[in-house]
Amino acid sequence: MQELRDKYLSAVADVTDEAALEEIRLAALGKKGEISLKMRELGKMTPEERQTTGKALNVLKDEIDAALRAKKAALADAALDARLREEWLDVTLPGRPRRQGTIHPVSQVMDEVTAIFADMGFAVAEGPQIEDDWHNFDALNIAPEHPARQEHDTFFMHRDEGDNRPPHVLRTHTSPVQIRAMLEQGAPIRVIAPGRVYRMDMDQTHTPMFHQVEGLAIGKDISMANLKWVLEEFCKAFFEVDGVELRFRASHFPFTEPSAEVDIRCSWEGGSLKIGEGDDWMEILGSGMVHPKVLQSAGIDPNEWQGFAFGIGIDRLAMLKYGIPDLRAFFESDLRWLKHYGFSALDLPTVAGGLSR
Ligand code: 2NL
Repeated sequence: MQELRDKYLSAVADVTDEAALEEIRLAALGKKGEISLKMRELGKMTPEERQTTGKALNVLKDEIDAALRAKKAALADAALDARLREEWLDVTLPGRPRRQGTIHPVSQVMDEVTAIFADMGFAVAEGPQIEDDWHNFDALNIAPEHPARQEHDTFFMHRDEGDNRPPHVLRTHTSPVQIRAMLEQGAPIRVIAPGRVYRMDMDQTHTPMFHQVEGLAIGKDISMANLKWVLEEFCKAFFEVDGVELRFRASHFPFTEPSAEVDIRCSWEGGSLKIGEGDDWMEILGSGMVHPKVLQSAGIDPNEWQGFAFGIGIDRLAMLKYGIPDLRAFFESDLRWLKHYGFSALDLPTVAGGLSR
């Protein structure tokens, strides 16, 4: 009896995993276990023997059972302790730095320009980038033989063989958006149309996709004086200067009459661009009074209404404000020059701060 007790209790003490512990339990207390077999032998004993041996066996059985349970609990505790050590987290550890995305300078400038015109009461109009021939050209008084309509200037969409309707185009300006806005809303109207436009042009200063913001204001007596004020306010806000001087040069667009290209006074002294002072002029946009034929096409009576329109190229404005030296950098890798210039939406260099030419 003492031998059995020592054997099982030391086995329980030595065991290090639950599976082995279960084997010991079966060997001792299982149906065919050693203790169980001894219990069965009680029947062959004399009543006196049976009483003492039976009692001793029961005590032993309870003792082994208690040892098994205690060990099982201890093993579970040890396993939990090990897991807690293993899965320990240092919540005070600083986070791993993650790459941060930034707003693209062109998007940034689009948003700035939109906000400035919104302050002057211009709503934002949007339209399709794939346009039909009429909205992109005809409605804008662009004649069928105009060079812009040539195969090598405009991206034309595909038409099936035998389908002789004029093909759709990738819009070459956002003017068709304003045509649509006039047709939908009529006069008076004050909108800007920011967005992507496409022309078959690709060299050091041209990309086949670029960005434009066009503006349109139609009313009973809107004049070029209003145009001048709006553009001056825009330039002051955009270039963050108190005063600007604009120069209106007579020009020609099919959709405006009269037409003017607008230059801003500036200087490039010491390789840094200053807006509003100096002896240089820099062209920033095209503009004019909306041509009566364009109003007519857009469902507005030119005998009753008139107004101005303008078109600003956004990509070059972004370069001027944020110092991008070469448009091709857009294609090679946006990231490359974003890194180079350390562009951050929160840390903007100002034009007056001095950018290299
Ligand atoms: C330029 C010239 C211009 C317009 C765009 C326009 C739109 C309508 C009617 C009349 Cl719906 N005009 N837009 C007018 C004058 C110039 O853009 O050189 N942009 C960069």
